[in-house]
Amino acid sequence: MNFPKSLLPTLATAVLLSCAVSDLRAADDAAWLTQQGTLIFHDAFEREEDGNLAKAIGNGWNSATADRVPQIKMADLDQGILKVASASKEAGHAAHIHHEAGFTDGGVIVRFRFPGESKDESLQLGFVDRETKGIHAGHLCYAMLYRSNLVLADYKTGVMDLAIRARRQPYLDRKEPLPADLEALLKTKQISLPWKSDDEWHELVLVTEGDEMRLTIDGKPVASHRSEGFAHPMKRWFSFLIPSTVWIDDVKIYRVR
Ligand SMILES: [Ca+2]
Ligand SMILES: [Ca+2]
Repeated sequence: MNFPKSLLPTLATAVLLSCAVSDLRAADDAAWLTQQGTLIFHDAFEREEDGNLAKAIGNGWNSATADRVPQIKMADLDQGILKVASASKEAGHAAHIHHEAGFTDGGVIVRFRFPGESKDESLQLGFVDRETKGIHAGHLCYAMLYRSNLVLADYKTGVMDLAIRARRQPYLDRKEPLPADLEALLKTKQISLPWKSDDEWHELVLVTEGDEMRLTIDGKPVASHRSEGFAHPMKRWFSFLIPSTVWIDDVKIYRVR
């Protein structure tokens, strides 16, 4: 292409500026939420729980799994911390604790810790919409923090899409590899990056903006991915899925759009 010489510096500056703006955004999603968004929910957990059942945590939290095992306390409020110890085996599911959210673009700021009380501590958190048909249990998209890696996944157009799930499940049941086209499709729906967990307190920021999901930990952008399911127009619930033990000190939910 031939641009007039006098335009070249302007074009170069425009390209640089656009990179700088997107880097800045990724570098400070906490600022994006707190400055451009509206705080729609905050919980610091400064109270005691009321029993073991679905609404025991209070302040609008609900559990999809607590009532399956009413004799077991899975959520203990203690010294301003929500201490989750899932009875995953007894309940047949990881503890699923959720709260109303309600945004298109926005996200959460969460202070969490792996307390080191069980061997394979992990934390899955993200967004659910049970009012849209065609998605198993409304699971839209999640970040998953494991011992040595983290994952961002679009479930809506990936593994929780009912047609994809129906096609994939028999292979899982038979412990057979997936057909190549399905494997290739599902690969596009998520990313996995190396990451090392520890038992310190951390602050994470998880946002969706358009078809992008981004994760920041302790102020550092650690992962981002683009996939059409992230653009789902209504993140109706914010959900934790906790298979073993995690402590949560503080949760803030923001709507930007
Ligand atoms: Ca607290
Ligand atoms: Ca308690």
